Amino acid sequence: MRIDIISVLPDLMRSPFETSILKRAMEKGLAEVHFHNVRDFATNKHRQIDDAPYGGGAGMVMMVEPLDLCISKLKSERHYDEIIYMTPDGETLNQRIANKLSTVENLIFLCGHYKGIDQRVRDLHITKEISIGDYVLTGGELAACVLADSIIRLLPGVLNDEQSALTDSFQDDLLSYPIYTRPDVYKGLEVPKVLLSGNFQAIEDWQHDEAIRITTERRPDLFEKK
Ligand code: 6GU
Repeated sequence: MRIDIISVLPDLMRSPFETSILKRAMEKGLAEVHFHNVRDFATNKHRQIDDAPYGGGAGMVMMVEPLDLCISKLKSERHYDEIIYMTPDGETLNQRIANKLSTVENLIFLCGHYKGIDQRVRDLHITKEISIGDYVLTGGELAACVLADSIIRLLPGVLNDEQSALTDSFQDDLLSYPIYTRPDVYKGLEVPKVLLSGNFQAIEDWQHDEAIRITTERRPDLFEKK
């Protein structure tokens, strides 16, 4: 998979891809992430990329031409499955969206900044708009990193134990059951006996019951979705 990320602040996003699991995914050639600085596509002598909104109002708007030039150049080089604008106005990211996007070849993420982008960029190029939740960030960059992480970890070979993505919280719309490792008693707190029993069926039943109990307590809305 290849992800091209367009932003005014690409440096803000480098370290997540240079660390730990995502770094390994890059090194193994399972994913490539390329950053593009909108400023490199500015056309006027001031290298301007934002301007005041028509109709007035506070804040600046990312200009259509630099973004169009950047996206058009990328599109001339390969086919993109989705061109995603990161914005609080978008569809809220969830596991279903991450799963779907993890099956495609090429993605563009456009990070919004200032008040947002000229509507004509959306009209010309954007195929999907994604938000990472109902709160506002200073820009789309951190959201783009969240989206990329949620996708790349699902690519075959990225996680050591391929099963581990399948048993995630949310993969079956249930939260995780409690997990333990040694020692079996710590400050008087005991690991549930069933986990030490060696009875695989009993363990699986307990884990499922606990997942249901915790989801019922914390996120009853996950059942209503079904
Ligand atoms: Cl994608 N961008 C911004 N600026 N804020 C957000 C967001 C995105 N998702 C949630 N909040």
